[in-house]
Amino acid sequence: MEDDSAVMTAPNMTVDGDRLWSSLEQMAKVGPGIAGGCNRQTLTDADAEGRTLFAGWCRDAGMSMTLDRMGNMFMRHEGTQPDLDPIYIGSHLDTQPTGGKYDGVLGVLAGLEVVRAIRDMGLRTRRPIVVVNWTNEEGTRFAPSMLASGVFTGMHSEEYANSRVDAEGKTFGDELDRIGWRGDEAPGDRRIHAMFEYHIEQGPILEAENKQIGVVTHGQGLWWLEVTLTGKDAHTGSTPMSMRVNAGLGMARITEAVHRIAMAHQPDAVGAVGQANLYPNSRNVIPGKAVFTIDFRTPDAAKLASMRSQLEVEAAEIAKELGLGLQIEVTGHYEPVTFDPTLVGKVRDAADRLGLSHMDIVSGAGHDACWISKVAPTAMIFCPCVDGLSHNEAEEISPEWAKAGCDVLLHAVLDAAEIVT
Ligand code: HGY
Ligand code: MN
Ligand code: MN
Repeated sequence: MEDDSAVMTAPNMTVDGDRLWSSLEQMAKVGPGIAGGCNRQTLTDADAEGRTLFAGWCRDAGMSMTLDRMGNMFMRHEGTQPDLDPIYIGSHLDTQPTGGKYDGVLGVLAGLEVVRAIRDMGLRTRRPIVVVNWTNEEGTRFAPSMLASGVFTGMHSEEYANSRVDAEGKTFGDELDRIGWRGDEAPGDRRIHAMFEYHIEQGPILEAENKQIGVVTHGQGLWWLEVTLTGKDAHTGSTPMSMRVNAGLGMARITEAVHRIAMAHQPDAVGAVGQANLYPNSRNVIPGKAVFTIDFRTPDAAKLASMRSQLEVEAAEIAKELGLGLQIEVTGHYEPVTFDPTLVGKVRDAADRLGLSHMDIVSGAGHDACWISKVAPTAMIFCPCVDGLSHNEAEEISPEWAKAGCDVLLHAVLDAAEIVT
């Protein structure tokens, strides 16, 4: 009977930073952007190519793959006690249309690197380790974001997810079938002992504070609203100003109101209009229709509710004054998230053990971990990014930052998965 007494992690247990960086660079070539970043949008051929590359690397590292009906990829590294609930490491391989090379991808490939390093060091863990690529985290092509992890945790139905439509009228379900990445497992039909997500900060704080590691204690709550204003197409030259029913003007005033409402809820509140379409979008036609999206976020639940309700009041007043029809649809929502204090402690201890500078931080961006925290203990690790820039092809991190966070991930996962000799 092999001795399986527990072993502590040691500072010399580390990942191969060059190998991690090389896999990031190779993955970045799949679905390249036009300015040095990536355009590997969910359920496109590029997404399929990235999935195939990742699955091959995992297979080479001795991992087995299970797919669920949302295309979530579960890559399993066996433990000495296969019946124990695994430790998960998850993030996403899909990118924004003008995305960077590291948002999401770092967390998935760092998970692979953790398994590769464990095998290199000849370590064994009681618990299995599962690395996850969650489908459609970005929610750009098919709103809302974190769609497949949302189905996994019961926040959305499969039917809702499969019915989501992109700008070309294609559905999530058809596109998932088209690329051939729909599996058989029912989403959520698996137990998670704990999940860690490693991600770039996507903000300026860690770099400004000169910290190598972000110990993520909370995540902001979010409202995604889609506004449709209905006015009247008319000639921009011959229609008297008093007779205009201008949906574009309404959009402009509501856009300004979103900014003003977020500013009125400072500190720690944000708001913006990200996507906007005018119809018929002709230079000499007063737009009779405007469809645009609002993104409100804050770690404070009361402020989150207040921003949404104030927006609804002001949008109704603006629409009434301009004679516009108004429709507001909720396309995404989750309350502020508190990550698991015990796991957060493992992240902090790992950074200390490795002698890395760190600080507690609240996540400004949404992540699959925000949903998974509803069904299992979950924690996140951040590394800095240059100028805090993300959702931009110029997104940049250093190989040193990437490795430091991956070492923390390795130690936190080994701690949770229980090393045995
Ligand atoms: O919107 C978000 O926060 C995430 O990047 N999808
Ligand atoms: Mn992300
Ligand atoms: Mn993102």
